[in-house]
Amino acid sequence: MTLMTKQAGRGLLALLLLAVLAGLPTGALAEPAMPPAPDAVDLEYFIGAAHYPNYILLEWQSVSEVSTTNFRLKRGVTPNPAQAVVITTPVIPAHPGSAMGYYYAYQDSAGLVPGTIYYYWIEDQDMNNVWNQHLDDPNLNPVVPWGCSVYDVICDFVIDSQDITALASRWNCALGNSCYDPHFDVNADNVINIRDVMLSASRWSCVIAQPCYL
Ligand SMILES: [Ca+2]
Ligand SMILES: [Ca+2]
Repeated sequence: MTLMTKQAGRGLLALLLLAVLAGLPTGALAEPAMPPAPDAVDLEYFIGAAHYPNYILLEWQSVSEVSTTNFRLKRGVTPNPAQAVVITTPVIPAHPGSAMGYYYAYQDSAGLVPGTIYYYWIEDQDMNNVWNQHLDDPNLNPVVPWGCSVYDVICDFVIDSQDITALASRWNCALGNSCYDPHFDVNADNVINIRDVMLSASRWSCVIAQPCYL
């Protein structure tokens, strides 16, 4: 064997050794499964918004989905994710292999009860069928109050100073202005002004179970 072929042979051997080492399960067979990685897929956001009385719109955007196969959403009525249940059956297929992100939307309308605050979580499934959670990230754990009156613009089931302050901060904002938000236009006349403030203020301290709330 010449020097050249010896060197080439050593190089090939080193490459093979590296490939074998990289491919080893590194104890996976001998040890219990690792807990799910917290972020197997990068999510830009996962948000929820009430479209009362029809549905809660849940939207999420991924940054990349190289090894993601599916998504599922969970819903609960307390901040504890352990009590949440899966609401998306069957699962929502991802776009595995894509380095580009995708946008998803889901309308949740199953058994929604007015006066309830819903907590949502998202999970993604990887190529190993492991469901990865995204806990305790405010960008990925939306909280959606359901059943607010139009006068309860800061939707928390009571009409109070928070609502009036929110309306006043948009004083004279009209359709076409960047500060205009139809959510705060209580009487839907395309301008947020004294009429909207008066409408909410006339229901001051009304809470969700009371007739004056609606
Ligand atoms: Ca309120
Ligand atoms: Ca108005």
